Amino acid sequence: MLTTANKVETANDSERELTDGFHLIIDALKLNGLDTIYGVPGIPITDFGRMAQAEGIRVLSFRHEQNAGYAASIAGFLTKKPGICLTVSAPGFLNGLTALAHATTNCFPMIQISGSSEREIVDLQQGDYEEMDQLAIAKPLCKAAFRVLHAQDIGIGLARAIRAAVSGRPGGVYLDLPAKLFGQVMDAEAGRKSLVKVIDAAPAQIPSPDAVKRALDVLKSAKKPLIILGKGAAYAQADDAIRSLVEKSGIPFLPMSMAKGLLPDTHPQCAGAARSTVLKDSDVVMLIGARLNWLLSHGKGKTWGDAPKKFIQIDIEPKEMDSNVEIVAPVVGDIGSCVTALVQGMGGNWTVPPAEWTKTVQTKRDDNVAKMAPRLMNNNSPMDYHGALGVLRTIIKERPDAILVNEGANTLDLARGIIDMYQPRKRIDVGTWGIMGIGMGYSIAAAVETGKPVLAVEGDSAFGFSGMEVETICRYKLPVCVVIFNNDGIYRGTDVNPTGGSDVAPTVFVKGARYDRMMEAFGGVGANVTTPDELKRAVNAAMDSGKPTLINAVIDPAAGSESGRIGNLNPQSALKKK
Ligand SMILES: Cc1ncc(C[n+]2csc(CCOP(=O)(O)OP(=O)(O)O)c2C)c(N)n1
Ligand SMILES: [Mg+2]
Repeated sequence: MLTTANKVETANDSERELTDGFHLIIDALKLNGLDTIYGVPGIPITDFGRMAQAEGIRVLSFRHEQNAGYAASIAGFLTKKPGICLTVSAPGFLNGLTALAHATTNCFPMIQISGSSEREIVDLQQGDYEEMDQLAIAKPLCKAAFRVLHAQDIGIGLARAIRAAVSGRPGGVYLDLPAKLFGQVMDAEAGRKSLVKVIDAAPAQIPSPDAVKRALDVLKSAKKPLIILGKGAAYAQADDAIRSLVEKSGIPFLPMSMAKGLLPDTHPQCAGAARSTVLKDSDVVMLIGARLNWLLSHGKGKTWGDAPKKFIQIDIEPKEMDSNVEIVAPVVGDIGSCVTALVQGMGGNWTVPPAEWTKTVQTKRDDNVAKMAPRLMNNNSPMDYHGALGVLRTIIKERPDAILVNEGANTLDLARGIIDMYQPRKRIDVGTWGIMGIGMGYSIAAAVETGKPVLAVEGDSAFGFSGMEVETICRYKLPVCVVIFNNDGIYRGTDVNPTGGSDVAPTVFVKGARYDRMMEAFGGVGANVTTPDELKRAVNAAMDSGKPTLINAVIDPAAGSESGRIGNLNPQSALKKK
């Protein structure tokens, strides 16, 4: 049903029902099940937000568009429907764009809808209010970009945006809506007819039987096979099929960060704690929804050892194949269809890998876990990362359906390794770019989209990128517990200014900062903790109450290392080495 139907007297006195751009956009969103908008109001979209709320869409207002954009991007990841981010023109549009590019890079479906200024003035560069050629700027940063100029094209425009966002490899889409469009009036019946309900927005892409057979033949020949699960596998929501493939094959699996929990990290075949061994020593590697980008050292070099390796890759994007190294068995299709076909092809008498290999992996893993265990139990004050994370590890074990948001450097890398995940899509983090700033946006969307409690584990620097959104968390009364690993800075709080000047070093923040008071300022719960025991109590209280909570966890400023686990990526001068 159309949401407005104004009756107006026409010249010939007959009554005609009319609708407008505002309502056609709302109707088009609702028709396609897009019921949540993340954005920041302002000209020309303020009234649109009000009307959308009035018509039953959940409209969540943020304090900065980038955070709204990150929220929309992760909503897309969690639901497989495009997350909607709504912004004003030029500056709001640009603020959202980082998140849109992030969505595209991470293959999350998202649509950024931005209002824009008068085309006639923008195109002649006559200096309109918030003038900017937004469509042109968005294009290289997203999967597709569209502009709608006429009310009767709103239905088609949104349909195109939805399909582009979710079909094939998902990504970010930009939809440009000039101010004039919102107010355009047209016949209501014609408007109704112009709307499009997108049928089968992300059609299954079935792999070719030859590709499946080829992959299975390579897998059969392996003596030391490995399966790598990427966030594409998590996105696919093909959890049962993936579990069958892994368990039936008997092959050790390595989950990438956001694929943790697809199978529990405590699963006997999980090789998470034996990462370097399996990457180096495996002979056949099957990538499922994981790309051979920097996070996997491009599939070559020291990390991967000297022994020859064969790669099988399952991905929806054909161009992904051979992107970094030769893929001997590409399987192109959606993850669910591909994995199901592989399981079927394995038949009833699949031979599991030689015990020598699986035992080696298990032993390495158990050794590493045992080595780590005592460090996780320390009750030092000030806390180190291991003591604090040991506590959070237990909390997630006891509350496996909570969603863990994680960003920072040491706070990220150590939490990823230490906190075991037990359920799919419960760990969401910095993604492909290692981006800081996703924290509060992700937390908000995770709480809104899933209704589950959220635990955000944040470096003090990382938190700063989106910290103002604690007001948003309080405003919507979301069950989010933010734990800030406060080590007084980026990587460490101990750097000194070599000149002896009064400015502190570039990586250092205010000592003894009390982030918990930010949450209290908006009516949430704040806590300052200095020991793992206190941390445990505070987090459990937050998770039990569901109240917005921020815990300032005081970490030894000397505990971290440069750039966490990726210090090797810092450029080194050839001169310095001499
Ligand atoms: C948008 C963005 N800006 C800057 C960086 C560079 N960067 C990487 S980690 C990091 C912060 C690390 O400090 P913190 O979050 O406090 O974690 P810690 O290592 O101290 O635990 C920064 C600024 C980034 N990754 N993304
Ligand atoms: Mg820090």
